[in-house]
Amino acid sequence: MSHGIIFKGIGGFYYVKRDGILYECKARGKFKNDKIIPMVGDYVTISVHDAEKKLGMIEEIHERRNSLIRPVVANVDQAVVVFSIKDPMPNMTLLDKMIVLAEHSALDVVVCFNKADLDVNFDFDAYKKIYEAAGYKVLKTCALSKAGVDELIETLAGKINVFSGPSGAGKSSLLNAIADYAVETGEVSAKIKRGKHTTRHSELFEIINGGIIVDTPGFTSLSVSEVDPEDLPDYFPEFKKYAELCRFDNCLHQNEPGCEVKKALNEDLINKQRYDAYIYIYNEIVEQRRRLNKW
Ligand SMILES: Nc1nc2c(ncn2[C@@H]2O[C@H](COP(=O)(O)OP(=O)(O)OP(=O)(O)O)[C@@H](O)[C@H]2O)c(=O)[nH]1
Ligand SMILES: [Mg+2]
Ligand SMILES: [Zn+2]
Repeated sequence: MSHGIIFKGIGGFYYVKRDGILYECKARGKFKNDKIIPMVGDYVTISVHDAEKKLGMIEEIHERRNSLIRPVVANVDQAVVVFSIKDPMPNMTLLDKMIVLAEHSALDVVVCFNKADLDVNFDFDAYKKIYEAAGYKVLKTCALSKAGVDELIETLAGKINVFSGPSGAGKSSLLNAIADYAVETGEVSAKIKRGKHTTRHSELFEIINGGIIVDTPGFTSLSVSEVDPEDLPDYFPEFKKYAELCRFDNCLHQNEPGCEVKKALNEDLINKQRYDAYIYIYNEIVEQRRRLNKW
């Protein structure tokens, strides 16, 4: 027995990929008794009952690194946050919020600016500066010409990846371009090209470098109320080295005395737009929580 990954689940059957082979599996009854529902993305141990027909049984579900709700998938390693450079112009607060949610789920973050062909004013260079300073990998792609898609594919290698971003940014177009590199190209790309991205069921597909992609764009509707406001500073990685020097351990970097983050901000060592997004998101969380607690 060796490990596999659940690539999709339909009507009580789970399709588990192990050593490059897809097995149709059922799950042992004990999971139901323990109220454990296998999820797409789960690392599982299977036993094979019929090697020729590729039938098996899920024996063990390994501990999950995380489980996302939208899309429903476990063990995601990385979020690719896609925004277009133009048409529509990126809403930077929304971008920062998506990064916060990804950080909250302990995902690696890649920021991908798409529609490079529309970047006539060189806006990308400014965006790149901000997000690289925050510690993220920043990519520029054009889904139409496929410029930058090679580098995007490289960053997906060996990880389970989910794409997120606002409507119109080009997520489906990029998935389309990437689907050409899927291990089972035929079926996957046909499905992606039909634009089947709104199904409730997540499904994974594997690309030739071992990267795995969730075929539904993730967390597009955003509530940050699940984030503890006291954890929020941790989700702005560029604050970290200054926050460690703040006078108070629980400094929220707002009006506390001896705040080194504020000092760094005033010295232009922290980007003001990012700091303002932090304050904006902080206030939104506090406000959402207040409304929820009222009832
Ligand atoms: N000029 C240009 N247009 C692009 C590019 N990528 C996508 N588009 C266009 O942008 C529009 C939206 O692209 P989609 O891929 O549907 O965007 P999406 O992010 O999947 O949007 P939702 O499914 O609504 O969330 C389409 O008309 C695409 O043809 C690009 O790199 N350059
Ligand atoms: Mg789409
Ligand atoms: Zn501080």
